[in-house]
Amino acid sequence: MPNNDNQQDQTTTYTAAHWGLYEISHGMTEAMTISPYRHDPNPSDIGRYLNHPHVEALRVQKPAIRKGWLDKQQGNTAAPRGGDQYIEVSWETALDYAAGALRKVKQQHGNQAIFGGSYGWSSAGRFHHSQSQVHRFLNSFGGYVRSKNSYSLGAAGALMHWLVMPMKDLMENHTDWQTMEKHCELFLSFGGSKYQNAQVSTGGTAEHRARGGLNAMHKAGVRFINVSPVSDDIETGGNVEWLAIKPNTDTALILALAYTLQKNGLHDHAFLERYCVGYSQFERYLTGETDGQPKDAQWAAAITGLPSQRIEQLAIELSSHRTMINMAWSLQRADHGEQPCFALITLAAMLGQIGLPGGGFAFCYGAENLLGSPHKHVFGPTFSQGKNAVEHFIPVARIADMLLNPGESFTYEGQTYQYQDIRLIYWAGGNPFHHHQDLKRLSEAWQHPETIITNEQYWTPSAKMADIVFPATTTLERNDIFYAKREPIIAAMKQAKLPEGEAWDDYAIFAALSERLGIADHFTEGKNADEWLEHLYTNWRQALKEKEGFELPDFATFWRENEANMPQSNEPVIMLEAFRRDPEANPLTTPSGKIELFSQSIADFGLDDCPGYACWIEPHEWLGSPKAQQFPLHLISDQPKNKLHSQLDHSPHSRKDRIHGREPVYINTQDAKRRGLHYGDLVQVFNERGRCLASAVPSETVREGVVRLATGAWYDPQHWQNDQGGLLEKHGNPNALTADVPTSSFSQGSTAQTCLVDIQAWSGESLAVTAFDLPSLTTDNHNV
Ligand SMILES: Nc1nc2c(c(=O)[nH]1)N[C@H]1C(S)=C(S)[C@@H](COP(=O)(O)OP(=O)(O)OC[C@H]3O[C@@H](n4cnc5c(=O)[nH]c(N)nc54)[C@H](O)[C@@H]3O)O[C@H]1N2
Ligand SMILES: Nc1nc2c(c(=O)[nH]1)N[C@H]1C(S)=C(S)[C@@H](COP(=O)(O)OP(=O)(O)OC[C@H]3O[C@@H](n4cnc5c(=O)[nH]c(N)nc54)[C@H](O)[C@@H]3O)O[C@H]1N2
Ligand SMILES: [Mo]
Repeated sequence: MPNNDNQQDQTTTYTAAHWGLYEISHGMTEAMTISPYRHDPNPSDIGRYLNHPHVEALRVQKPAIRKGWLDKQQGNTAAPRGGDQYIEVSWETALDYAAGALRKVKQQHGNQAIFGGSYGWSSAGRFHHSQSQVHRFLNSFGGYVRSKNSYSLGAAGALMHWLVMPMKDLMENHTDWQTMEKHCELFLSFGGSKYQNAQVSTGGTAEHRARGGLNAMHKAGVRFINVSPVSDDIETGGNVEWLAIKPNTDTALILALAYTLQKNGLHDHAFLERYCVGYSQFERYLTGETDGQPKDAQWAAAITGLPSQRIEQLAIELSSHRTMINMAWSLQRADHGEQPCFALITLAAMLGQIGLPGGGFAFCYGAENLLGSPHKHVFGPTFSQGKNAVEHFIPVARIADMLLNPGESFTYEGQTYQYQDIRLIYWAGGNPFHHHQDLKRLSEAWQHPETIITNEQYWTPSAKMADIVFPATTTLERNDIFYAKREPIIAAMKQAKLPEGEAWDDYAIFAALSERLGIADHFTEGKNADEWLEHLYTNWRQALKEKEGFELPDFATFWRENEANMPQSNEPVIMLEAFRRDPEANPLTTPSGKIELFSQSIADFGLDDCPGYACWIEPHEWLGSPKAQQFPLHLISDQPKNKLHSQLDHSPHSRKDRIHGREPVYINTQDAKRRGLHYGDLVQVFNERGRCLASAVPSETVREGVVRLATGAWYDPQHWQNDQGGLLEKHGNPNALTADVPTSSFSQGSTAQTCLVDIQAWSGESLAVTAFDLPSLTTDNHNV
């Protein structure tokens, strides 16, 4: 038990990052060492580099203002955003400018001209969470246009609550690994189950469980089948059968599995009757009664590239074992991303194992460490964001659409809304010039607002596209509280070093701006950051006692002892177990209270691109589309192994996997041969939207016709704007190539996974990677 452990020496404190809990041995002045939490069975090395000199070298040291923006303020002609110079100024000056810009936009256009969606992972810690901070600040100021949903789960986040339960509950209630080990016999996964992705959990983790979970299942004799365009996205320590599917065609395969079950009478009538609505409507589509096309194995074989015989056998295998069907989130980050989700739930319902230990569906073991945790779920401390007086929002991935098309309407979950005319953007804790699709289009959209303000720790591409950049502290430079869902402990995250340069906490930045805007009382409530920590903890402790009957130590004791245990449970976690036991007493939150295989509500929205049941709709870019004649390779841009998105891309841990400083692009050996490519060759990956340079890695781990280029390389365009010859990105950022088109008019999610490209050896001029260069900085402030 952590609290009784005496191995921890006196000077050790904690910090947390999304990829783990870490111990820090140090003094404020001596060198500091960062090592993983000693009880973590499979720690992540990513966090060891939080304080590396290469990381610190890119810190924003002082408040900085873009020269072109200042010139414009003074009525002069001005350089556009991107690649511009910055002038380092005092905090007073930068805060005055930022407060002035906020005041002006509010006066002239109202708060609905301010975009504060500020999407991004930022850092762990319950108080210094940039998104909560910026939202609370903008709410105190009268509100802002917000963003809904996530890049992670754009389609599923909008859909799942109509079919089964809100995505948040789904994530929190996955059957635990131990139960899987005991009861599961067959684990069928669409898109693997990557323990490298489960390095990450929102808010951090004291216990990385996914690798151990998969290994234990293998040892217990569970059979694994992986349907994926890549072979190595699941590692169990044993054999995994690989069904090398064409990207973005899984829905067709699942429909054929369902068809085979139906044809052979293997679907569970009793389960469908008691726990579901709408099977008969779906069945009419499945058999071809509604559209003349039975969704049989031959039909699916032509779409997916898998043999029809194997599809038919697989259906029989699923129904004759305790089967868990797992699906990676990537499948729904694609054109018509609702359909694989709909199909997953439908197939699992037909098999009738939902709510049984080791059976049913999962979404997704491996996507984050939370999924499969055996620990009790209790709520955490929260920092109130206040109330937003502006009602307008965008689905998060529609940012460029909003900036380019003010006044136009869009639909979301069946309702119609309008894009506002955005004059000011405030971003803290995210990197849109990493995370958004078609970055050339975003660069154009980014020129529209009058002012873009950001708080950043490093000179990221998004910082280089902002007008006012405030230097923010890192977790090592401030006190906070580590709490994450279903973790065994909480910990005091203690400040381990002095802030770099002139960095301030996000909280301090917003407090100072609030002061200037006359809203300080509202924003700070008269408390400093440490007072807030104690306040949040104490309120939480009280609520836990009242609602859960559990008593945490008081704040002083917790802070002194550095950690505290969370309540434990001896009950296994089995998703939807209570619903299965008694569906009347434990109805779902869907309109019918049951699993909806046909959603009347969604059907009533009348959307062509998202009907009321699972169906195959051809993606706009895939290996079967006419466009594949021109761009014959399907690009998978998956999550990077050695970092979280773009965070710490500049650390040696992330950069060690680069080849000649560029991100590797995996290409099937046959496809490489056809193009005369060898290991390490510098290539350009291209389509009609843009080009990026990368280093070729011929490999048998990707299916023919598929290439894999992970996300996260800091965006490094040869020219930031006015690219006459089209965009050329030098570092290997796949968002130079992805399409900025929504999943559907229902969910409007990101489709980062749907993208055709081609590859060829780079024969152009030699171009250095400049992603990790500082912008041109000057302290000459004669015109400030
Ligand atoms: N092609 C493609 N694109 C994708 C994806 C994909 O699969 N393919 N995945 C998408 C997904 S699922 C996601 S979630 C997004 C992720 O996109 P983001 O969440 O935007 O990515 P991060 O790199 O985590 O950006 C976090 C930023 O916050 C900064 N930061 C960290 N802590 C603090 C702090 O305390 N204060 C301040 N002010 N700043 C801080 C970091 O320096 C970093 O720049 O990317 C999406 N983009
Ligand atoms: N180390 C690390 N871990 C992370 C993150 C990170 O940046 N770094 N990001 C975190 C975030 S924000 C999120 S949202 C999750 C995302 O979690 P996911 O979306 O599940 O992760 P991905 O790595 O994008 O994709 C998983 C696998 O899906 C496969 N795949 C892609 N397209 C298809 C397809 O059409 N069909 C099938 N069957 N398979 C396909 C890919 O080969 C890939 O290996 O990961 C989280 N974990
Ligand atoms: Mo994500």
